[in-house]
Amino acid sequence: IDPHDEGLRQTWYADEPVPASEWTVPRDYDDGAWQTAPVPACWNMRRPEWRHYEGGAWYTRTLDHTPGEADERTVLHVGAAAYEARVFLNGQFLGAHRGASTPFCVELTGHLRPGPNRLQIQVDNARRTDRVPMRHTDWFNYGGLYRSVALLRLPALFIRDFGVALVPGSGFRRVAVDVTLSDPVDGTATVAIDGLLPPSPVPITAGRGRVEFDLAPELWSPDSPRLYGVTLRFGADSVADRVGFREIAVAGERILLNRRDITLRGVSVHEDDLLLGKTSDEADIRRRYADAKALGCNFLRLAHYPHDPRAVAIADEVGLMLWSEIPVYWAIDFANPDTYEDAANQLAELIARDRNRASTILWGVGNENADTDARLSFMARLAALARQLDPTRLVTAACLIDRERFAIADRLADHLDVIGLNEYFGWYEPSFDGLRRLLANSAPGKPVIISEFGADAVAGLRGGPRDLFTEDCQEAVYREQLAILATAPYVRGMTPWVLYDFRTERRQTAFQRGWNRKGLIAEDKTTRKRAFAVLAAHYRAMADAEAPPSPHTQTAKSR
Ligand code: ADA
Repeated sequence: IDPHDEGLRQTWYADEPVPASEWTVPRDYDDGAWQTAPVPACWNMRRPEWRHYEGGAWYTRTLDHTPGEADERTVLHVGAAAYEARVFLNGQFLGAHRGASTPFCVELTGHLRPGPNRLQIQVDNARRTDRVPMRHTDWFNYGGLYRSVALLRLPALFIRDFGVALVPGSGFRRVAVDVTLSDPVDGTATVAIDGLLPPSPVPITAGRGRVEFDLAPELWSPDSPRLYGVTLRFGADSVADRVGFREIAVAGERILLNRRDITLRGVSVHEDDLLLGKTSDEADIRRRYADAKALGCNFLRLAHYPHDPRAVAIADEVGLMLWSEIPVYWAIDFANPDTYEDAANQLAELIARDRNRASTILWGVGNENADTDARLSFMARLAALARQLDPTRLVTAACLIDRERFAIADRLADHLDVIGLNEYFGWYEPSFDGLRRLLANSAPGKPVIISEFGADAVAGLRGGPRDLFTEDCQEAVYREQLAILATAPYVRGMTPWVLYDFRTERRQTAFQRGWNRKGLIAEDKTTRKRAFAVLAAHYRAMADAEAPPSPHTQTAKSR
């Protein structure tokens, strides 16, 4: 990090757009001035004076290259670089990427020299008005290479992408396997699915192939998160994954998983940690899910950007359904074609990354964006893109309520499969009357998820039910909300805001001190607030009411 270059600045209060940093070839920094920083990590967590740093930073390291097979290829895979990155090898620019939370690859083949090579990645997390998200967010603007960076050594021809999924409408029998190779060649790949399909050919023409198999796999569901090991081979390359098979659909105001009604008992969650910042490790992800399960959840909203891919893989394994989204958050520059490209690219990268994850059932294309013409066309295009890239999942967005009529009046609703609604009755809106009116006024004809509600509470702070920032007030808001929501049959799920308190510069009251305090659990991830037990009891009652009264279920429960 070069403080003379970008300045240790906090742009939150700046009205002018932050000037673009210099995207030049690496400068001749004095080698003695470099500091060792681990990757993955957020630079904000490294040194107190970097806490609020926004701007450019250079990462550099030497790669000792030993040439392997003559036709071997080397690809740099970056899990995430917040927000923008440029990659240089031996001073030569090789590639750039925008978007803080999706992965990208840069091919190094042909540029690597035998012996030492200097890899440099410039990362810049300055907030700008044309980005996705824009400058204003209610979460902390972490910077850096905060997810894994890997060097992949691949054969000349490799498997770039593959998908394994149930064919919708095939009665849960047919499984489609599609393969895309690195280059447009012809040949034959093989696919094997443990316990289901012995190694079988997938003919490839011009680098692509698709075959359907009649397999009738055991289905994936939160109660029975069955995964199958899948292996694909082509020539010298092979890839493996664990894949679940399930069908998600809507019918009128209902959501169907494997053709059965489901109610989504969820909670929203950010990636944030006292020690790790936005970096997640496996232990943190598993704790998140253990807490969600202790609440009785079968669903999470991964707010407000693509989370670590391991979070999605572990949800597959432990049986949690997910809403994954891109950070089209609040007001962004909806009229700007570059901004659309950025959003569309993040969506496409997220879908490509998680296409084989059974847990992901919903793509979220936006959050709380005011209903203007520019926003409508921007979001309608994104919704159409999500459907085109992935017909096996549903599209949603967290919409706002019409505050005059207290109705679902967002024009975007026509373009969604499931309507998400954020509302803070009992908190930003002191009374619950608006919520009652909203539920009485609306006949959306589609399923609705209450994608946010909640109230800030400082863990341990007690008072009366109307004393703001107390646990008692948060508890009262939850009790009232849950009682009212139970009266609306089209509310097919909820993801209250939020599982843990999270860092944000935005919240600077004496109670919040830089944290959004709407967590059901404090930022230590241990201290549960009173509302936790209220939601857990509600979800338990919902689950009991839904459970089919078969002897099998009873046995499973008593175990
Ligand atoms: C909005 C936003 C969330 C959250 C919430 C709050 O609804 O979607 O990101 O910050 O506000 O706590 O006020």
